[in-house]
Amino acid sequence: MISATISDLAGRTLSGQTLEGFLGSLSSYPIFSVGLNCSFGARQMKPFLASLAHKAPYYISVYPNAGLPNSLGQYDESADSMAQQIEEYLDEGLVNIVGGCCGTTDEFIAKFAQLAKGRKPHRINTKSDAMWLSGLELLELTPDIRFVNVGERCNVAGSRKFLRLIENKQYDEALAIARKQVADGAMVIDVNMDDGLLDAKSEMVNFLNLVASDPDVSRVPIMIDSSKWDVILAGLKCIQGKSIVNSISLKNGEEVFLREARDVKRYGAAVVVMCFDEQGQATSYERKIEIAARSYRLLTEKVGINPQDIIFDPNILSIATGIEEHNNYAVDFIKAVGWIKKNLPGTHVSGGISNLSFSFRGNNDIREAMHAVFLYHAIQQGMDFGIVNPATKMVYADLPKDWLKTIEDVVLNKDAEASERLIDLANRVKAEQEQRKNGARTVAEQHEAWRETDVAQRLAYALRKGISDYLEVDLAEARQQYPHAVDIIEGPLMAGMNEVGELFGAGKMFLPQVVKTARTMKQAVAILQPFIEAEKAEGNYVAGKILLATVKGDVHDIGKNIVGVVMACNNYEVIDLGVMVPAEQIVAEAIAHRVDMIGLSGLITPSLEEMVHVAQEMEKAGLHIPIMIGGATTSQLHVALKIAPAYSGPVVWMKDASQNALVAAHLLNDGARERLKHELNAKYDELRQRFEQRQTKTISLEEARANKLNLFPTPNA
Ligand code: THG
Repeated sequence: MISATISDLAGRTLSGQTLEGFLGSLSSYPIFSVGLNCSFGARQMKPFLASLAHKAPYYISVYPNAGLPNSLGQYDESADSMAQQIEEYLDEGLVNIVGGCCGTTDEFIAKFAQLAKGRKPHRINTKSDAMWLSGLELLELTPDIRFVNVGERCNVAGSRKFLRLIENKQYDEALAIARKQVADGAMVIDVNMDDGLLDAKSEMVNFLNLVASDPDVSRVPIMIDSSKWDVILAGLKCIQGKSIVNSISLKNGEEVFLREARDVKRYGAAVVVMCFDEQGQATSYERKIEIAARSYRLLTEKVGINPQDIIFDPNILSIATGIEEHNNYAVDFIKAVGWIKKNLPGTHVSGGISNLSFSFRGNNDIREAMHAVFLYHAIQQGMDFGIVNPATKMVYADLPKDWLKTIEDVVLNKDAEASERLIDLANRVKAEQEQRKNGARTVAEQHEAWRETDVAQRLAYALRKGISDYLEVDLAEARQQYPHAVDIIEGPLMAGMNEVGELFGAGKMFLPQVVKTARTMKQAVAILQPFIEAEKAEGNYVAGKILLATVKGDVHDIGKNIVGVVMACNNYEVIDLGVMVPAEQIVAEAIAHRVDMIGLSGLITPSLEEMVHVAQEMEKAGLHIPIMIGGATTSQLHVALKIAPAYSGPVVWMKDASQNALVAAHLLNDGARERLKHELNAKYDELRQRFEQRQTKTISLEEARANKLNLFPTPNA
């Protein structure tokens, strides 16, 4: 039995919820009755009681005050006058349970009991089969709401600006981002504080408390986004509304899954269920629906979660990356949406839309157009949630014809060349934008000009643009100028790769272009191979051996796979151990295969700690080979502070996949390695010092007292 009190004539609870919002907070609990008590007396309570009785699917109780206390602290209602008002409740069938709060006595209650005899009780409402979420207000997913847009911008991993504001403790500005999202129409906001160098738990608590103090923001439900369970629990404790936990999954097996699901139920939240299991993240249609079905059974049969409170996330993954296996990702997702909505009744489907277009970073128009096309098809299949940038203006219906065709071919994977055409379109759009900016030469003019430059520049250019047409002639010419074929690789070709890395880092190239350059590099190496072999008079030219692994606890491997392709194209032998790889296995395989370096990958925050662990284990095993660190949450600062100090060999942070080949070449060359080591040490020292300076220092109590504010200093003797 639950009773609420309203504190103003707007009919809100003291903490600002509307009664409907309050019902939302309760909606996933088995409840006998709900009602109102205390407040400002029976007369003024009536309209609110009526709306509660109209909406709540429970028995209704009421026990008002005998009016508000007067200036002497006494109650003006008598048993008789208050009984008249109670009689109205009974006549109108609003209540099942009646009593009295402050100012009433046994005399009042006896009167009410007399009145209630033989009256028709309130008829309980049937429970709505729409999902209920709430902030201060209720968000009821009635059929006319086809799609709930969840604002993605309060995410330290998804917005550089938000990260910077949280790092600098500019919380007002951070809150303004939340406010803007709601103003832009976000119906829910996602909050994520997962960053290796933030105390995610205290930042989450702090931010959610700030949100609670801003009624414009806390109007809407919150989606608590973290890969750390203690952060989610801490967040749930801050929020009065019915929120969404983002997320749980089977990646660590059923026991953890069930335990976390029971927590979700205990806190009365809805939950996003990622399509991950013990084998990793589902990329194909079959695996997505298999995991969704298994999760559904466990949640409904073993935990007793209402299907309405389950939101499946069948993993939106990046498409048009230049890697063929990625081409069907959107199709598999969209098909899975349809299957889930049909076969797992009552549930919902969501996803992180912006993931789709990661390979077009820096080209927001193309990205937004891709999102619009993707959503158009996914919503038709019943997708009813999506984590998006609510400020997006791009609408499916407004897309230019040629854009629509090109993008739709990619999203629906119409043919093998679709990605290429989109990359061309993206390049055109970008070039037009650049031209508009600086009135530069046309693309065609640039095209002609590059053939006029010297051979090293031509090779670097060909690599950067992924043009293989002239490789044969240019390489033949280069061989006349360089003493060894290998020198061409290490000279102009590497210079080209280097440039690619810088352009990509600066957001001026897209991932598929990087993959394309890697392929060009492979072709160039293949052309040079016979000469290298002849010169070396030995077998294949293998640049080196690298072991790759996504660390234990993490299933994300798309970035790692791209690194694998890039490295293989640069003639490295790649030993890929897959995902969720324990430290012991990494060490054992590194020793067994005598690899030249190790690449560790991870996307979620806990992976950062696991990477430190791997480094420690490598140190214990007496290894000194270089470690490359990559993945979304990794950073040079984290490497400097946590990983590098745990290991005596070089540890290099890789900003993105385009850098690996170049850095690897440096690491395998004695002179370059020493230089790199010095540079890294200097850089890491600097980062550590700057970090130190940012920390608040604590001093002893004595020191603090000695330094106290003294407004009346005794004049010096
Ligand atoms: N499923 C679930 N939760 C998720 C995701 C998901 N949470 C996080 C993420 N994926 C969804 N959120 C974002 C937020 C931002 C971006 C992508 C996904 C994004 N950001 C720009 C970028 O990185 O290029 C921001 C650039 C900037 O402003 O700094 O694309 O899939 N359940």
